[in-house]
Amino acid sequence: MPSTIALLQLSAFAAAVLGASTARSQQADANRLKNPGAEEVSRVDESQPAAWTAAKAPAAGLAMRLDEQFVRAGRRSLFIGNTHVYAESQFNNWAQRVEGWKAGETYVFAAWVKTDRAESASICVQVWDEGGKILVAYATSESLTGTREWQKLATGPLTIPARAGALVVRAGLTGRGRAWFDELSLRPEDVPDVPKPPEERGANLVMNAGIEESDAKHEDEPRFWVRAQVAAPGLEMRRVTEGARRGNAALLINNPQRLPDEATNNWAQSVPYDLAGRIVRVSGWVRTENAQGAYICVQGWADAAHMPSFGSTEVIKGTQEWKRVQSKPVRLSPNVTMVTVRAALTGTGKAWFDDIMLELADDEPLE
Ligand SMILES: [Ca+2]
Ligand SMILES: [Ca+2]
Repeated sequence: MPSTIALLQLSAFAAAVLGASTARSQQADANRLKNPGAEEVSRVDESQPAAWTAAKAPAAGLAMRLDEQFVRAGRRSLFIGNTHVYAESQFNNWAQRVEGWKAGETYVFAAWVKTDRAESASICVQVWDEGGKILVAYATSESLTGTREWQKLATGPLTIPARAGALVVRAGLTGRGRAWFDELSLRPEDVPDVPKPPEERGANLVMNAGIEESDAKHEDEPRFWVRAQVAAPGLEMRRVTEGARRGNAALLINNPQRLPDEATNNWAQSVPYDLAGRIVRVSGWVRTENAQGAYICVQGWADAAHMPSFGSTEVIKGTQEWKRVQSKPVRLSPNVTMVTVRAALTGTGKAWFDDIMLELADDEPLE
């Protein structure tokens, strides 16, 4: 990829992030755990919590139950006490299999923990593959040792990989001692509240795809498209109302000036949907005059500096009447937070773009 793209994308990314941050997730308060405060009691055994499983190596000196003496909030907490010395290190823990997540989401698992002469108390979150055999992602907190008053432990953020089959959180004690856990939470971390894309086959995720809409005051300013350009004498980027492929208008990039560093000027649009982990395809119509190289591409950004996913149409060179170009299906990485479509001209020449499309291609084989 031309290195200039890296410079040119920053303004578009910043603009889109600013837009997204105002709509930051209200889900940030949505705890995905059941019985997070250990207040609900198992119907089978009232010494045990609902929704939590004791994952343990049974031993005479091991007790796992609800506790009502030491709580962080409410009336109960999860308790583990152990005096047994295991032959091998053993992490006895309260476990819960979490429902309602999807690949690409990022979570933090947190809990309030109190310890009494504990060898090691900690919490972790595990993601298993669909067969339940392979651990595909893992995040843990630091561990507490000795005797500590209530404090909050949290794992690092964990992004759920595409091949995830099960998500499990665990709060436990390794070795001997006593530990209490309360007010546990699994929450989305800093994920902008971006809507899901429409799932209908062939739905276009690009706004003003045919460039028919202009700014209310300036007919040569296309709505929803921004210029990513290296300013140079003679460079012309505007919405044109003559020579469109369809309808009344198209995008134009006209760069007559050869620069020492080859510039890739482009029209950019950040797509306002959550496309992490999805497969997409970009396409559109391109016309050129003496163009060095014109194409349409899609970029998946994890943040302003990292672009794990990229796909492009073929590059049109020279002079070419309106031609439809299309990329192969592109899998967007699960950590993609921002997807940008660009209609680009590398170097000199003239390029027109019309009917630009980004669509879901999940049901097509990747090439
Ligand atoms: Ca509680
Ligand atoms: Ca048009």
